[in-house]
Formats: sequence, structure tokens, C-alpha cells
Amino acid sequence: MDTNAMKNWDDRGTTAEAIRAGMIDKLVYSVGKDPEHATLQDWSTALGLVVRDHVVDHWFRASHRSHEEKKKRVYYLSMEFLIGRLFNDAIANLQIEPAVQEALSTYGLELRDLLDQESDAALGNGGLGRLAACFLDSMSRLEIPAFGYGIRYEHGLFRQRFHDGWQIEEAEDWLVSGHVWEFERLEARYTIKFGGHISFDGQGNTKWHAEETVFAMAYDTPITGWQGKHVNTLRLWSSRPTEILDLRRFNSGDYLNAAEKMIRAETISRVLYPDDTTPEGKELRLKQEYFFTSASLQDLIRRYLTEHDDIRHLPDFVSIQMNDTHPAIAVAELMRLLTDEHRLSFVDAFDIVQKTLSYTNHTLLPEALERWHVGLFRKVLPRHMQIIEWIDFHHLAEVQSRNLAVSLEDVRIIGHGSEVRMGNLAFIGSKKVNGVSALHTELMKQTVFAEFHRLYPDRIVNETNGITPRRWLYECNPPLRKLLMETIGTDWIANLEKIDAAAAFATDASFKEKFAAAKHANKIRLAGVIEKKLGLRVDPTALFDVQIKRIHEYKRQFLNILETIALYQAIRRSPANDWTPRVKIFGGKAAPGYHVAKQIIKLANDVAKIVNSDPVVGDRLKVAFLPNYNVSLAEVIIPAADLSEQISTAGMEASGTGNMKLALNGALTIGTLDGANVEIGERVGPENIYIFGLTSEDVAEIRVKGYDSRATIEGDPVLSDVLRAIAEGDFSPDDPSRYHDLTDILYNSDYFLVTADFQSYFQRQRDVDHGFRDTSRWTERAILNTANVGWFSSDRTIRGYAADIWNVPSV
Ligand code: GL7
Repeated sequence: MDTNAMKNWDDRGTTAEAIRAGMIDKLVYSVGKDPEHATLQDWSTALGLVVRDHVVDHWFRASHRSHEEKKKRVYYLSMEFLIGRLFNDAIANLQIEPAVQEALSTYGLELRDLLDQESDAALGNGGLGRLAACFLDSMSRLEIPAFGYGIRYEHGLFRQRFHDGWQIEEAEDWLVSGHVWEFERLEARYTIKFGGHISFDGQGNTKWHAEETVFAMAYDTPITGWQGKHVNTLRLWSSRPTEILDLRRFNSGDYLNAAEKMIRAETISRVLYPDDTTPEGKELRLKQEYFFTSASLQDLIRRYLTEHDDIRHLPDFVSIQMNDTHPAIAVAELMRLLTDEHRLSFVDAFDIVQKTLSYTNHTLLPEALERWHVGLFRKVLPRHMQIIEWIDFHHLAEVQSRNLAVSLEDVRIIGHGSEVRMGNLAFIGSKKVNGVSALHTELMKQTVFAEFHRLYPDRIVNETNGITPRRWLYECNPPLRKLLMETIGTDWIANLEKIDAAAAFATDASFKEKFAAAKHANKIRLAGVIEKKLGLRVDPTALFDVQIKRIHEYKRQFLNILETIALYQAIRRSPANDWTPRVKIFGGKAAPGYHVAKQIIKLANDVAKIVNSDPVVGDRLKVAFLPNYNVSLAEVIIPAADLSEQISTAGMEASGTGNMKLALNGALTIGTLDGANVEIGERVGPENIYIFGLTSEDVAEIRVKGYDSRATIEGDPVLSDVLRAIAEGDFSPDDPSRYHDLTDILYNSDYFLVTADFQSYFQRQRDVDHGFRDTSRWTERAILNTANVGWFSSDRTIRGYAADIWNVPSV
């Protein structure tokens, strides 16, 4: 291919004039509309195509470079990529916003309106999926040749609506209004097999006679790094039937059954599992995992073989990261490809596997370390079951030969003869296994992987999570971005540690005033969104207290609601006191089958209804639960937050990343010593964070010794009063017993220790009230949060992966 030819067609330029002309061209010849009849959606598509062209120029150059230089590539395998909208991200990274604005003004169009036309690609549940998206951004920023591999779900995470305060789930359809950022790759298609049986011919040939086959077809989305210097690819797989219509059935009039196989094949990439902790819908889920893992491994081996001849050198040029246990089948699938297809011995193949793959653990919750029933596993993946038996047997023999005092049962892949443990498979098949915060990694060593850690003391490493400063400050917070650029320049955008230069201005009167003004502008914007979505007016000078994340008992939104009620009761008792006005802002989805989480949402909405309409309380307290929390909404809420709620039961939140985004945007944290809160606290200093509650050691001890929540409740008049009000139906007059299940949990089985932490949380919140009243000091502390959390850039995280795990250079 003549790459010089490319230089000529990349001369469109990014001037306002070029963009203006390009837009008309795209509008007419690609969208097929004339300007008089074009809708906002049409204009948005036209501009999207213009911007995309520039991305593509950079993309091709990067791909050619990687290919020519035969660079080592990183492959990030993830069931989830919560990328959100891409339009603004591309404009920001290419730094063409002024030219775009100018071009649009000639047509009387507002950039904001066009950006709002884009649907939010919600191909993930929460933190794990968003982390994968931040990592793609950072790998591009650091010019690491990389591919993200995942599933092109036709329907991403469900849309959340409230009906009478209850969560209602609706199918999400991000592809309906067209998605300009992806390219269909008809040629990149692989066959994926399921079921059937295996035959051996006695000459060393193994054949898998599958019962069902589907195609995996690739869709590529370019991921632009800062200033477009490097662009990587997110390749998502869509499932397609290998046989189309059953014409015989169709002709006999049996239309529905004629399409049965097609529908079944397409089901695999139909929906994202809306549950972020427990693997449900077992067989389909297993098929999804194998589907995208197999397609990705086939694809990367094909690419490898276009550049190298000897498959045995794979680990020198390929590093594969398994994001959680979801792609852990990669261990067995890579073995299968290397032995059955590329004819290596099992021993040689396993050596390559262990040098190529690595695994990230994202949670200690035991239900998230996937386990499959041996029967189901053998039915869906018969060859992989054999390979896993081989690995398990040889691993066990090796462990036994080392004569160490480890529990053999704990390090088996096939547990109790009946379950395949994907966490153990991933561990054994990996070069490195990493946790996502210092505390989490330490706890991994002590709990879930304790025996493995004794066997392989060098395998577990820590890579504390991070967030991309491009999306999570530069793009989402224009007022603060502008102030920082005027004051400390632009270095922080690509090197977030440099944001520490802002610390010198924490006590500078003029900077403080501008910092507070930026926050205020963001709060006005959020107040507008709250009013539009909920019909609720909130005072932008009040403390904006934010808890945004999946709804889960361990994240303890319940604790926050109890504190809200306690505050409400206190205000009602003494309305004349000098209260610090607060707006409690919630956002988050509950897994559809998670009954308690859905009740927590309903309770928050019920409390909001009573509190918001109580004239005695007025603006002193408001509660706003914004529906359908997603990346785009986060981009509006985070810049406007004063207080960040990170209140999980200590030891249960592996890291958290919302905590980093909020701190970076100048919110102070109220939180437990859990996950990355610990490291945030170390960096911002104890005076700039509100820590409360039990530590992970306390929690572990209580779990052993037992805990009497009833005694705690009875000894705490504030908490007793709150629970009495809930139980008597003060917030659910239409159904007074609605929350008996919830209150019973606290009295009888308070596993998440809500009651145990209530008092210290309530006290810390009063410290927050007090702190916020000193506006000037609060602003200083907010500035110090922004200035001191530069370390939590995902660029730093990816540098860590590159050096400790992948062994690839980064710029
Ligand atoms: C999670 C953790 O719960 C969260 O603390 C962490 O920040 C995130 C990314 O590492 O991974 N693990 C998990 O299963 N989900 C998460 O968000 C869904």
C-alpha cells in the first residue's frame, strides 16, 4: 500500500471554512438532505461525518505505523465499554472546537444542540465498563498500539424511568438514530462454535464437531488520543447467523420458524446483562463471553501472523488483558487455538498462554467471581472443558510437587468436581493479576487469592484505577478548564500531575473567586437540569451533595437516605436554627432483579416527595433523584458537586472511580476508608476530606464476632426516630408497611453495617455543614482537591500496566 498517497487526501484542513464546506457536502451527499429541510439530527450527522474524517486520517496513520514497525500490541478484552458520547470527545481531542463553533454560526446552529443529538453508548453497567473506556483514551494518549475488544450490544444498559417513584426499565436503543462513529467490517468475520462433541483421530488431530455455529462480525470505532497524535481501535463483535433463512420452511408458510436460527444467532449480541455482580441467564451469558473472546483471539492471531511467522513468539508482540473474569475463557480458548489449530504441544501452548494473558480483578464480592456448572460448561464448550481438566490436573500436580502448606481445594479450577471457577482459571493462566486500588490488592492477597498468593508471591500487583482528564475535566467542565488554562497553562491536560500547580493559588483571592464562580456556573446548569427533569427548583447556593453510582446495598445509598431523614426531622424540630441549605442529589440504576435496591430507589423518591413539599423545610433541604443516570448525565452532575458521597462498607468497594472524578472537579469527599478513598485521602490531606466509620479491619472483625444492630439502633435516639418514621409510613402514607422489609434488614441482618456507621456518618455530615458555611475556606479546600488528585489520571494507571504487566513502551 502506498502510504504517500494518503498525504494528498489529508489536506482538507480544520479551518472554519473547511469545516463549513465539509458540512454542506456531507449533508447533501451523505445524509441526502438540503439545508432547508435538514433537521438538527441531520446537521449533527453531517458535522459528525466531517469530524470523523479527520479522526480517520490520524487513525490510518497510526495503524500503518504500528504495522510497519511491528510494534507489540495490547488487547484489552472487556464485556463492557461504557464509552458514552464520542462527538465532543473527538472535537476536544482534535482541538477544533473554535473552528467548529465558527462554522456552525454561519448556519445559526449551536454546537451544544448538535452534540445533544448523539445517543449515549451505554455498553456497560458502571465503574468496570467506564474504566475500560478511560483506558482506551489513555492508551491512545500514551501512543500504545492497542485494541479494545468487546460486544456490540444492540441494546445497551436499560433506560431507567420512574413511575410513581418506582424504577421502570425500558430497552435502550442507541443504534436507532444512526451511529456515525463505527465502521462495519464485512471482511473481519469469524466462525464461533458451540456444543457438539470432540473426536480424536489417533494422529494427534482433534476435531470439534459443533452443534451450533454463529459468525462474529466486526465493527470498528476509532479512539482518538489527545491532539490526535495516536488513534486506537475499539473493535466490537456483532453475532450473525451462519445460515440465513430456512427457505424450505418459509415456502411452506412456516415464517416464524424459518427465521428461528437467525434469531437465535443474533440473540448473542442483543443485550448487555444489566446485572453488575451476579451472572444471570447462565447459558446465554456464557455464550456471550465465549463469543467475543474467541472472535478476538482469532482476530489478533490472524493479525500477528501477517507480521510474524512463528506463533511461538506471540508473547513478544502481544499482551492480552482480561477485564475481570468475563473473558477468562481466553485461557482455554488460546490453548485450543495454539494446540488444535496451530499444532503446538499442550506444554508449549500453556507457556505461551501464561506469558501473554493477564487478569484484572475488580471486586472481592464472591458472587462476581464467576463459576459455571460443569454440566452446562461441557454442553456449551466441550473442548474447553477438556482443556481445563488438563490445566487443572497439571497445575495440581505441580502444586503438590512443591510440598507447600496450601489448601489444594482452594487452588483447583474445577471445584468440588462440579463447578468451573473462572477466577482460578484466570489466575493460573495469567502472567500478572492485578487489583484496582492499594487496599483492594492487599485484601485480594489476604482473602480470595490468599492460597494463590502463597504459591506465586510475585504474580499479584496493584494498579490503582484512574480516570481520563480529557473527558472528566477538560470536556465536562469548561468553566474550570478555562480558569486552569489561564492560570497554570495546558500541561495538565496531557499530564494531570501538573495540575498540582493550582495548589499555589489556593489562597489567592482572585483565583478563589474565579474558582467559586466556575463551580457556581456549573451548579446553575445542573439546577436547570433538575428543574427540567423533576420540576423541582433548587437553590444553586446550597450545598450540592451528590451520590451517583449503581444502587447496591454495599454502596449504602440507604445510609445516605437515613441521614437525609434525620436531617429533615432535625430541621422540622427547630426550623429557626441556622441550617446549611443542602440539595441531596442521587443518580443510579438498580439491577432489574435486585428487589432491595429497587426499594431503596422508591424510598429515596418517597422521601423526596415529602421533604420537597414541606413548607417548614423550604430551601434548607431538597432531595433530587435524577432518572436514567448515564455518562452524559454524569458529565453535568460532577462539575456541579460540592460533596462526593463515597460511603461503602469498608472493604467492599474495590476502588471506585466516581470518587476521583468528583474530587478532580473540586468536590470534597465524605467517605469510608475503602477502595481508592484511602489513596485520595493520602493525597488531599485529612483536612480536605471527611472520613468516617468502620475500617476494613473493623468490618472483618465484626463479621467474625457478630454484631447486634438492634442494640445499636436502640442506643441511638436519632436513628431510632428515623426508623420509626419509615416503619410507621411517614414517607409512604399510601402504604405504611411498604418499607418493613428494609427496616427489618437493619434490625435483623445488617450485613452492610449501615446502623454501625450511622452515628459517625451523621456527625461527619454536621462537620460538613459547618465547613461549608466558611465559604472562603471551603473554596480553598475544593481547590486543593482539584490540585492534589492529578495522580488519579488513567494515564498514570496505564503507564503502570505498560511497565509492570504488558512490557510495552509508553510516551
Ligand atoms: C468494579 C468495582 O465495584 C469498582 O469499585 C471499581 O472502581 C470498578 C473498576 O475497577 O470495578 N467491579 C465491578 O464488578 N464493577 C465495578 O464497578 C461493576
